[in-house]
Amino acid sequence: MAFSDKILQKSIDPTVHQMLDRAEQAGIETVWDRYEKMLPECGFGELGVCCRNCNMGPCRISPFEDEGPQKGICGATADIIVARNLIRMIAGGAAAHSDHGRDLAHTLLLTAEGKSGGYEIKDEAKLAALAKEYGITADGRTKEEIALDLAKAVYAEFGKQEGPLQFTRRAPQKRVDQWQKMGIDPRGIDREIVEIMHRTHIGVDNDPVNLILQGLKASIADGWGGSMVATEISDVLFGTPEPVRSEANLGVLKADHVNIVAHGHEPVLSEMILAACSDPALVAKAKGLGAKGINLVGMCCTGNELNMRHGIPLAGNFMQQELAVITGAVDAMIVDVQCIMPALGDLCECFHTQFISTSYKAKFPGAVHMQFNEENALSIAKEIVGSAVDNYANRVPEKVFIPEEKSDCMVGFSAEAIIKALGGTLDPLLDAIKSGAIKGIAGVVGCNNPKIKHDLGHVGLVKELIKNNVLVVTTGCNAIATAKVGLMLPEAADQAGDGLKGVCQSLGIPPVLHMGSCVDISRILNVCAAAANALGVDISDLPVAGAAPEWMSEKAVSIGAYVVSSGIFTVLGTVPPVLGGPLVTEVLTQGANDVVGAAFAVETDPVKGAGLMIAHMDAKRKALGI
Ligand code: BF8
Ligand code: SF4
Repeated sequence: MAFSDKILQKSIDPTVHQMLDRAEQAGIETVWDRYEKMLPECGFGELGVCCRNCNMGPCRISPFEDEGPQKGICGATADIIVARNLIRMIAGGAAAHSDHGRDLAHTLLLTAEGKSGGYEIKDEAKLAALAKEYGITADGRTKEEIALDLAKAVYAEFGKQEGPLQFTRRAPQKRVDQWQKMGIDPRGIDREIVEIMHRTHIGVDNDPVNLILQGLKASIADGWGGSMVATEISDVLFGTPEPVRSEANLGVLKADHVNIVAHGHEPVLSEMILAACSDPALVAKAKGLGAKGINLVGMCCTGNELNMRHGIPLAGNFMQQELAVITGAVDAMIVDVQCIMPALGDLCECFHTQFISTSYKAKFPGAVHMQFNEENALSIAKEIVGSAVDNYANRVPEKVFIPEEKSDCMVGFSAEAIIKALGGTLDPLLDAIKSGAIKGIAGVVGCNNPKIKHDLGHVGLVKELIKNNVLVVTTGCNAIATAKVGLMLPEAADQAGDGLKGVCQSLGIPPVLHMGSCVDISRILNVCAAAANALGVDISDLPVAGAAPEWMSEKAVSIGAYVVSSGIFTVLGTVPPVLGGPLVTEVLTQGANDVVGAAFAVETDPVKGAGLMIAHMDAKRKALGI
């Protein structure tokens, strides 16, 4: 099929071209059309210099010194406004990740009390390890008793007033010392988020650097707090991921099956949807309607959670959520929280797809709301899946078009799985880094964004890294992008430089390791901490770097902030709304080096972005004398 240049320039993914062509023919709008209608985007917003924090405003600062206002009505300068806006984004992102973590803690609590409807403690070894970390006695106690104490302890992290957060102490001592010296060792997860909202209220903190420090503090409470709680407790409840084979891209939808897309973030819902999909009565019902079975696939980070633990196929990343519906083959799109476009409501009206919301926190126009709760989890999940199965009868076969493209992938590389693949210790990896076979490790993460050709940022940057012997660990929408193009197969080692290729071949692993959803960036932090501790250095001394080539969400801002706060140089592939504040820009790209030993760079060209990361790794190697 030949597509117009207009379509081809939107994505590197052939499924996207096919679905956009269909959308165009049917007169259906997508995120790309809405983006184009929005152009030019607001210049003040892009620079970060508009403020609505009080009703004397809204105010906006002129980017031209000799023309227009240089201060808000209260007297706030561009830097003050930019810093306030930036850390409010961190508050939003840290809140989202941490509330996800809180929900997991709640599920563990109910499970330990025997009040949850269908959950169990799957990873007892991890439960024991976490209990030990929290100083909880395990001797002679049942797993439920231990889990109850653990759930209460992690629950308490959110409301702590004085800290420290237990998991922050996994960081090397030098790092913790530096956080304390700078006053950014977080006290409690919620406290740091609330303090951002307080400090950014009119007339409170008006020192841009002081504001940014609070942003870093809240972000650390996300990465080493809320997100890490989410990951660890998910592993206890649902199992720690191990390598498993799967598939990725829209081609995983099946014309002859009931197709259910699980979209959103929290495995609390998706694990039960998965269980319900194998319920014999529901499978029989699907067959009774002429389907061959029930095909559950994942979208976005819920997709990553299901994929990592169970090998459930990934239908696509953020920019593909509408496209899945446009196949006409999705009988239900089941969502919980985060990264779900409200556009799905109107879109599903054009097809038979049932759009089902499940969280009281996240309702959408055009969605049917079926409230999920942990106490009756399995029975509600069965109702939801039942509704999807019923809807198969409404499918219009003439409207179905499923792209063929999908790729095999090997996923499930939790930190534990990586260590296992290495033979029980990190040493072989550290030796490969020391010998130069592996230049360094890159964490490449984050979203999609119509400001950049879909998946080009992700795939372009990752390919350049592995070619230069950089081992890539990935989560979120980058993981899905790289899975779709086959980079998560051991055979992809052929695309790597000789050193990395040799290591991957001897271990039978891909050069790009899927470490999970966005909260699972905490797994990357743990690997970095373990590597730094093994070498007796700080994380900022390691030849590691981070990148978010297509980021868009507030969560990504919080992630970037905690990755840099952890001592990891980070390249952003879309421009953050800070350039209107020269001091803030300087602090983020330079000054942060003196505070946390790392800083941000912005580079929209993925190959050049990889180049910055490689140069950084070379410099760190030199400093380490390797
Ligand atoms: O938490 S990478 S678009 S799906 S925010 Fe969202 Fe961004 Fe994707 Fe997951 Ni993460
Ligand atoms: Fe304007 Fe200051 Fe109010 Fe912001 S806080 S809207 S800059 S007056």
